[in-house]
Amino acid sequence: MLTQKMIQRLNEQVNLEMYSSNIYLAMSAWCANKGLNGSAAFLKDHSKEELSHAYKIFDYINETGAMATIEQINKPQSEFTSLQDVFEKTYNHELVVSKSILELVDVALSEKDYSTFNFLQWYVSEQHEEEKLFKEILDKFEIIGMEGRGLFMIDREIAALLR
Ligand code: OFO
Repeated sequence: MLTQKMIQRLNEQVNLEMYSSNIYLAMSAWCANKGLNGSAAFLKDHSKEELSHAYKIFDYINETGAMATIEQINKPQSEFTSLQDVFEKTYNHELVVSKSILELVDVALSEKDYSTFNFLQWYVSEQHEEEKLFKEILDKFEIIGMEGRGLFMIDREIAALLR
């Protein structure tokens, strides 16, 4: 059985994952509008992945006999200065999510909730993967550069990362 504090923090994480989904969907729209179709497809796919992260916690809360609550989701940013700006923001956002997951782990430990602690391990590994993925994309901007056909090549490389 989950404590009230644990339920509240898990619900906040559901909201954050849904917000992440909307952030990436808004970025996908911006990319599609600029003809960056590889990045648009990648970000739309990632938006779906974030929703699956939200649903996983939603199901976990409900399975324990508690009730997930859906709150208002903040409006995501929809204008960006460049594709590099988009991916710098994805990386920074993932750092925020990682911090939130680690805080959740701390709460689980302090509440002696070992079941939730165990459940959260999947998110700890997933955040490692997400940070790695977005860092890898940022590195492409450094390696390829955006001069000439650079932007086209980066967009193609990002499309190839679709999981
Ligand atoms: Fe849910 O992993 Fe990204 O944010």
